[in-house]
Amino acid sequence: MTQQSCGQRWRHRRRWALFAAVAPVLLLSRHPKLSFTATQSTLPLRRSVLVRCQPGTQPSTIDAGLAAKLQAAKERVAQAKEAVKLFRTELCGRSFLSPEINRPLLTEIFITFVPKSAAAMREPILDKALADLIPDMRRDVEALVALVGSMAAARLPHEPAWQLMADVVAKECRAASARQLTAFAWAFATAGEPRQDLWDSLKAAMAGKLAELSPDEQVTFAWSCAEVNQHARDLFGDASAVAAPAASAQMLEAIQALPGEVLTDQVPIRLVPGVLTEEQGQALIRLADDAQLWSQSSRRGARDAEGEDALRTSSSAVLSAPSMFGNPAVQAVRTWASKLLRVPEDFVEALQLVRYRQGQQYSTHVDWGRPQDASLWLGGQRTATALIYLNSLPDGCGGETSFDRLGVTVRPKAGAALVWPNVNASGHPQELVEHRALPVLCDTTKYALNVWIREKALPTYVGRA
Ligand SMILES: O=C(O)CCC(=O)C(=O)O
Repeated sequence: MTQQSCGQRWRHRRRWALFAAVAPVLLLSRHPKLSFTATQSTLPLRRSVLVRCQPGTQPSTIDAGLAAKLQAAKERVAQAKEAVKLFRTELCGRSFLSPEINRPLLTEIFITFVPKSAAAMREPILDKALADLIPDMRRDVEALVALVGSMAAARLPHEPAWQLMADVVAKECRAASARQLTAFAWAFATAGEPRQDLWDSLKAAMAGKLAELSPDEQVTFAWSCAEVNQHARDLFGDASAVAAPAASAQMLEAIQALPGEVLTDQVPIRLVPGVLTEEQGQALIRLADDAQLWSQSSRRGARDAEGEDALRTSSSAVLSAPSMFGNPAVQAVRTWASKLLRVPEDFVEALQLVRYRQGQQYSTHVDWGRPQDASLWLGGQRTATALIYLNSLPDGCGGETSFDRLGVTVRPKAGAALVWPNVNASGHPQELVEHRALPVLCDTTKYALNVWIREKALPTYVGRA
């Protein structure tokens, strides 16, 4: 591990002290919720501060709405000050893969600085902080690791910051250890950064450090490269799409033992009623709505058993933020899946909601991954799927889940889980379970929840970040 010298540490502290001093001012002047004089938010910073200080520009009476805004502003400034203090402490001489670091905290701190609603505020703060900080950090690999790791965990959307970090890391990563290279790779993969020069540098540096690499780091590094289509085949080959036979056979037994309706004799597919209440379903949808998580469903890896591309027109929302794991409805689903399917909870992927409006569908596809699927590196193959319907669809409104090779079609019924294995007893991907979501025909919306079970534990920093 690269240690920071005392001088370096103090330079960081000075930078962060400066950052601490400007952040509250920037927060006050730029946060959209605080724009209580009409012109301020559009003025450049200096001017806006001046306007704020001129006598007579403040309203003489403070109504309840304004008082609430001021109170929120005070809280936000206090929060930001605290965040800067904590961030500085966390950055000093620790690593994001090391057990001591409080990564959720770093993540929350970044989220504090980059609320989605405050685009205007985030850029000046970050540009200033990073432009000040990064040149000093160039040779401090450990601090770069912590910074880029928390940027990734917070899903920092600020492109110039990522480009700045990519420039620095591509140049400096030769000095990094195998663990630090892994941390860089994870962060850039999580951010979806495909820059060739960066990945060439990371892989070249790693080629000289393979002897230092732990098994966990190896899978993380291999996953990261594959995730942005920069497969490290020269270093590690391809991931295996065949699950361990023991885990696969156990999963088949667990599904066979589930309560509920047996839908076919060829493969154990069960329809288990009453897994979630309607209130729990609504709570999950609200979670995605409130956090504005819905986006066009990914078509990456969406193929049928023959490898033909699938058509997918729905929207999805992945409940992967650290704070969402504490939500009672999320927890209820994870506990149910873990108990009934007899796997530890960390075999369960982050829950994925799907939403189909009228006309939307997902054509024939399989849920298991092929060897080039990056996620196979992390938790191995998907051994099972539980699809929980969050609302019912009336007869004639489409939206059924159909396994055409098995002649099974299921109409969505609120709270019921449709469960099937994705592998056979020897661990090979099961082609018979290719399935599709038929188009919704009425003026209504179908909501469902994908609960995917892996063959082994998913690293928490990937599944939960
Ligand atoms: O919505 C459905 O009925 C099926 C969903 C599905 O197969 C998926 O999201 O992978």
